[in-house]
Amino acid sequence: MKWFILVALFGLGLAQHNPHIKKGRTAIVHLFEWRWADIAAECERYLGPNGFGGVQISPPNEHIMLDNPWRPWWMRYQPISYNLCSRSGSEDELRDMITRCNNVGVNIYVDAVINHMCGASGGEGTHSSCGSWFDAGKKDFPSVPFSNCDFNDNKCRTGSGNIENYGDANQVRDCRLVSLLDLALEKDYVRGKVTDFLNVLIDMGVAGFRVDACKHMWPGDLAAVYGGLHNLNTKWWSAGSRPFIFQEVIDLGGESITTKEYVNLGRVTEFKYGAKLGTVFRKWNGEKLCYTRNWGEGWGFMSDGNAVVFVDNHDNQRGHGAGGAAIVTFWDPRPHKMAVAYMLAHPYGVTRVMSSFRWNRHIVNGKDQNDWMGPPSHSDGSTKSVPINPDQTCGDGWVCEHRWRQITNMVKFRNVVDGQPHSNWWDNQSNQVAFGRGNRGFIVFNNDDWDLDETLNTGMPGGTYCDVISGQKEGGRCTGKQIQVGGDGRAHFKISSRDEDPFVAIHAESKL
Ligand code: QV4
Ligand code: CA
Repeated sequence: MKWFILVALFGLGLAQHNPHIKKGRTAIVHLFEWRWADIAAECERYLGPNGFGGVQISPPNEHIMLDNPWRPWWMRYQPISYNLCSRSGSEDELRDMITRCNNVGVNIYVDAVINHMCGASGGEGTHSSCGSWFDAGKKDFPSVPFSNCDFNDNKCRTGSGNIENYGDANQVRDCRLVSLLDLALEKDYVRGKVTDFLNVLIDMGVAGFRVDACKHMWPGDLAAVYGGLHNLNTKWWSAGSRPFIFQEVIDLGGESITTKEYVNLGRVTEFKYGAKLGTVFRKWNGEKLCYTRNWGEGWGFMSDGNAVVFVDNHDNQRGHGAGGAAIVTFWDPRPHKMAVAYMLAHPYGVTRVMSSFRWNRHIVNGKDQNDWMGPPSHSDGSTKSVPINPDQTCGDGWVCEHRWRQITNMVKFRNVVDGQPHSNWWDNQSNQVAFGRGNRGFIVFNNDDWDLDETLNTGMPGGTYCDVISGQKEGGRCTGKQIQVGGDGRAHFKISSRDEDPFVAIHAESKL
């Protein structure tokens, strides 16, 4: 009897940890603020062919619209209803995107904002992405509908009604996060509306959810919502597949709420990962790359099977959320590429690559005055589509980190080495390290200020391999560096500290 209960609990607990990524694929990319039509095209022309496993999309439901040209990106974190028209496009465009991405093997994960509606001072009117009328002051959202009795204010005990002290779990869950009207998810009615919204998306073919602001919701309420979700659409997944759940909980330590309370419900974002990796690659606080020999649980991260990891996200790349100045973003391309490559080469966690838009960064006393700026837009406020340049980079302010050769090639590396153990570690007791993934891949980093010149055991079969960082294998030759692995698995690596990208990676499919 006991074992049966254990198996049942374990089975249930882990059901929503599986991202259901298609065979041979591993990584997710967050196409922050992209329009649905552009994501559909990107799945077909780039993500599918290059082995990406999935896309995290911006919130697809109706959100507040602030006056053009004041159109901050964060409007999308202020829901007005669960109608599916947003700054990224219409419901038809959303459905078309989901279908087209699924058809080329790329999953869609929806950013689900279910803790709150818009801010308390959101006003009254039809300034919303589908034009639905609402009154934030009266907490009236007739297109759901939610009314003033569907919010938490009666439970919140702070003077302002906002969260004032992150040391008090009750107010973190029951009060307003930066004045956002806090939904009473303990009510069956509210749970039902949220569950229906997510089920519409599951039936359309999404593979799961990034659940926003989970720290601000009680685990029991979330369990009820997740429990009511449909199985994934059997047009693309086997019967009985549960939607993937990954929960945004920022836990860098020192607060009353920890990720532990959420890991049995689904995966959880591991924010320590990017904060630490940024510190290591910046060589701050005395950190050195050689200390990452036991990267993962050894650094106090949650267990591998529970984690979603990333170098930066849409918040901390602009100073919102957590991680501070240590986070490495596209603004610092050299350490950013190295950190993303390290993440993609390392077996820990489900990995997510950030794909950003550029804004007029203007930092005064450590704070970016333009941290609100929305995506590249036309003069009428509508989001620009993503033009692709002849060299495959993106134009019009879209950064497209995921298309940078070094990053795309490391996404492929991760696919090639999937399931292989972390092996053949080497370091120079400083910032030069190397490690392999069984006999399928090997990567070497030089983040010191002097050259690396070493013969290392790669664990790879003998032969000539193309480095996939300085170039790649193309038409039977290498466009970048070439690495000769001997019959004994040893290879010589020379990486100048002045190289544009001071790291080298080879894998089974980059062999000539
Ligand atoms: C402001 C004041 C309030 C004041 C209010 C008065 O801060 O004290 O009461 O005005 O009207 C925006 C503004 C914010 C404003 C608020 C309400 O930035 O200044 O309040 O709107 O009008 C994003 C942005 C927020 C933005 C929010 C809603 O980051 O700046 O707030 O969207 O538009 C914590 C959480 C974590 C969270 C992280 C950022 O634990 O869950 O902060 N991360 C997620 C998302 C994030 C999003 C939210 C949660 C909220 O990743 O993008 O916040 O959905 O660590
Ligand atoms: Ca809440």
